[in-house]
Order: sequence, then structure tokens, then C-alpha cells
Amino acid sequence: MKHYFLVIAILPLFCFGSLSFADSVKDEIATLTAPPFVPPPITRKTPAKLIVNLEVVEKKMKIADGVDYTFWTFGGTVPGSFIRVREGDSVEFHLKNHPSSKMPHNIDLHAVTGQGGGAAASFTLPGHESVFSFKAINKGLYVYHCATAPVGMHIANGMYGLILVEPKEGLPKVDREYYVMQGDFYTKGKFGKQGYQPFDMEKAIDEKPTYVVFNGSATSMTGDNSLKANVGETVRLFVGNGGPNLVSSFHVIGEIFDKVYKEGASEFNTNIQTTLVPAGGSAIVEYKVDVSSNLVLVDHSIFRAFNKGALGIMKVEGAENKEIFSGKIADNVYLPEGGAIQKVTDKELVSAAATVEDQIKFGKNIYLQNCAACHQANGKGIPGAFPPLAGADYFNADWKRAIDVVKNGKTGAITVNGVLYNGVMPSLGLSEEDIANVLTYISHSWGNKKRVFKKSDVSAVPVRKEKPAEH
Ligand code: HEC
Ligand SMILES: [Cu+2]
Repeated sequence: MKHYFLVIAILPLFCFGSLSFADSVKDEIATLTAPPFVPPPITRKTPAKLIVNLEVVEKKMKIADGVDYTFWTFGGTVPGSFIRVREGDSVEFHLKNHPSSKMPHNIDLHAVTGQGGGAAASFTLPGHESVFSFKAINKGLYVYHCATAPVGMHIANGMYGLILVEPKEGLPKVDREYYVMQGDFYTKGKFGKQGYQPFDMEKAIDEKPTYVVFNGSATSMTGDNSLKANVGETVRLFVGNGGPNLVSSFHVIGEIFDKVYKEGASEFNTNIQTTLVPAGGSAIVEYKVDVSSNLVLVDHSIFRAFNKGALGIMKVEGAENKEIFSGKIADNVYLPEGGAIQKVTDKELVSAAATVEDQIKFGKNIYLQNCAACHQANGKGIPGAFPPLAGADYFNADWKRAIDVVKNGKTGAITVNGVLYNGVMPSLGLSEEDIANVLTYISHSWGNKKRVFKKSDVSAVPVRKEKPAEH
């Protein structure tokens, strides 16, 4: 009886209502995500009326370790929430401006065909909500941003994000998707200057950023916040650049992009090393991870990476693949005849240092050949780039940690004598004896706390597996 009833009930719909049935659009509320995460792929086979609820919040957050900044945000994060819609969707956009905001804001979505990308239609005072709608007719990955005057300042404060108009047929399946967006920031204080830092309009106009970062902070993707993947997986990065000023030479140290949808286009190119992401533009980048390593995401305008924060880590875990990458197989002595490097006698090369004086002497050579390029011959380092070893509280406080740094390298933010550093010190592959000698030399120089490092001290500090990536 039941079946019979259903057939009768549905039949007329198909006969008389087929047109409106096919055209009918369901209401759906868009799932938004904070970076580095991306909403799940859209599996719908038909267009929908999609409701997007996005709230503007002005809030203080960390831009680097020990440094706070007042960001203006779409959805409470920089970049703003990731929006994922399907090609052909009708989007009903609700822009709310939190009552605690000091400024009016709006949104210009590059995915919109229409006046100002929605800017005027979405102009919203604090404590108000604007609604407008648009049809997502062009597939692709688009930037959205605030376009309230002074536009540069709103963008410089973090008001941008990405909206993906997913093709009708969907994107090819991958194992992981991440959201990475670069931005340049302008603060009164220098890079790493501790405490609260206000916006500097002059630096912004001069296009001289203090910080260039991914996902709103120098530490957004380092340490525990590193992106993750397992060997054998395919990874898709939705990469954006909010600017306001710089273009990005997006690169992942230790990988080759199998596919790049340049500038968010519908077609892809293959086997790309570095892709340009314009201010107010995007790229979709895909690669398969084949070996375990720490991949380093950078802007290859490289001072930005090592001195302004544009650096993130993707930790790839799983088996090594010696065929694809062997790691260091040998470290042979290379002393060309008449070469410019310091002559070291055979005896010195092979014999262990007998006295502390020997250790200091050998250690000095090792220092000049391996460390001085960065930390400088006088141990004072370079402000903003390489921390000092001379009179360094960090070095003197913990000798086991000092061994660890030299043995395994060091990434992540550290504070030395009250100044923040967030660089990469490579693991140099020195022998345990060389490490003992160089540390003995450093600790007997420049007013440091004198300590004799023995080879056994160095052996006792374990080798860490995840070495910071080397270029
Ligand atoms: C390519 C540049 C570079 C080289 C070469 C280099 N370092 Fe470093 N080193 C750094 C950076 C950058 C940091 C800070 C790392 C961070 O921010 O996490 C650092 C940090 C340190 C620290 C801890 C911080 C401090 O100031 O006490 C020690 C100790 C250190 N290095 C010793 C050495 C020694 C010894 C050598 C040579 C064997 C060496 N480094 C070679 C760049 C370098
Ligand atoms: Cu704004």
C-alpha cells in the first residue's frame, strides 16, 4: 500500500513539476574554516543557494613571539575564514561588523561579477549586518579583501582571505588540503621588537614591511603549528597573497610542485619550482610527498623568509626513500693544493686535542670556517638575523642546549639578550670532537662563561631525527 502511495505522490511531480524541480535550489549554510584548514570538498551535484555568514572582528593577536598587533579580521583570523562555494551557486552574503569594532568595513570578493565585487553593497558600520547576493559564475580561487578607505590600511591590518569557486565537476581528489596566505605588515618597532606594536603608515606607503608572514604570524606554521603530511600522500595548497604591497615568490624547500594552477586558473602547469603569487592573487599548488622531511614554505625573496617571518614548516612523516634522497653519505676531507683555506697539519686533523689550549685553538679554526659567516668573527652576530654568541644569555644558560643547537641545528623563535630571532641555523654535520672544540672556543671567548666541552658531552646529547631543512 505504502509503495503504491509513494508512486502516486511522486509521479505528478515528475510530470508537471519537472522544470521547477530541476531548477529548484536548496538553501545551505556555508562551512567556513580558519587557516590553515579548508572546508571539505563540495559533493553536491546541483547548485544551491548558499548562505555565507562572515563577521568582522578587530582584535589583538600575536604577529611574532612576544609581539602583539591589532589585526582587523574577517572571522577572527588572518587571513580570514576560507569560503568554499560551487560553480553556479547563488551566494547570499551576510557581512556582520562586531559592535566592538572602531571602523566600518566592507568586502570586495574577486569571485564576484558586479559593482566593486560587493564593496559598496556590503559597507557595514560597527554593530550592523549587510546582506547582498551574487552568482558564482567563474570557477577558480579568488582573494577577498576589505575595500573601505583607507583601503591600504584595512588590508595591511589583515583584512583578506580566499574564496574557492569549486568547478562543477569538483577538483581531483587529494589526501590533504591546506590554506596558506601571505601578507606584509608595517609596525612602528623593528622586527622582533617585543611588546605591542602599532601600525606604521609611513612604512606602508614606502612599501618597507617590518614583517612578511604566512597566515598572520611568524609562528603560524612552525613548531607545534607545523602543517602535517605522511609519505605517499598528495597535498594541495590553496595559496593566496593579501599584500598589500609585495608579490610573493612562493616556494617549498625540498619539493617540486607537480601541478600549479597559476594565479588560480582553471588549467594547470606541471613541474614548477617557484610560483609567483601577485598581491590580490592566488595559486593552487599540488605535490606528492615522497620522502620524510621537513619541507620549508618560503617566499623565495629570501630575506623575507629568514629575516621577516615568511617561513612555515610542513612535517612529512614516514619511511625514508634512499633512492629518491640518500641523505649525507660521506664527509671526506677536501684540501685542494694551494687552496685558499687554512692549512691544517695532518697531525692536527687526526689527533684529539690533548689540552684545553689545543681545543680552543682547533675550535677557533672550526668557528672561523663554519660559524663566522653568520655569527661573525667577533661573535656579535647580525641584529635581526643571527643571534650573538658573545655574552649571549642563551648560550651561557644551558650547555646541553648549546650542544643540541650545534649538533642538530635550530629553527623556531628564540630570544637572545632580550631580542627575538626566528631564523634557521643549519645542522652543519660536524664531528663530535669538532663540536666539543668549537663550543670550548666560544665559551672561552668574548666574556662567556668558561666551560670545557668534552667529546663525551657531545655524544650524550641525542641526534634529533627532524633536522631543519637545508637549502
Ligand atoms: C647559516 C647561518 C648560521 C651558521 C653557519 C651558524 N649559525 Fe648558529 N644560529 C643561526 C641562527 C639563525 C640561529 C637562531 C636560530 C633560531 O632562531 O632558532 C642560531 C643560533 C645559534 C645558537 C643559539 C643562540 C645563541 O645565540 O646562543 C648557538 C649556540 C649557535 N647558533 C652556535 C653556532 C655555532 C657554534 C656555529 C658553527 C659551528 C653556528 N652556530 C653556525 C645561524 C647560523
Ligand atoms: Cu576594513
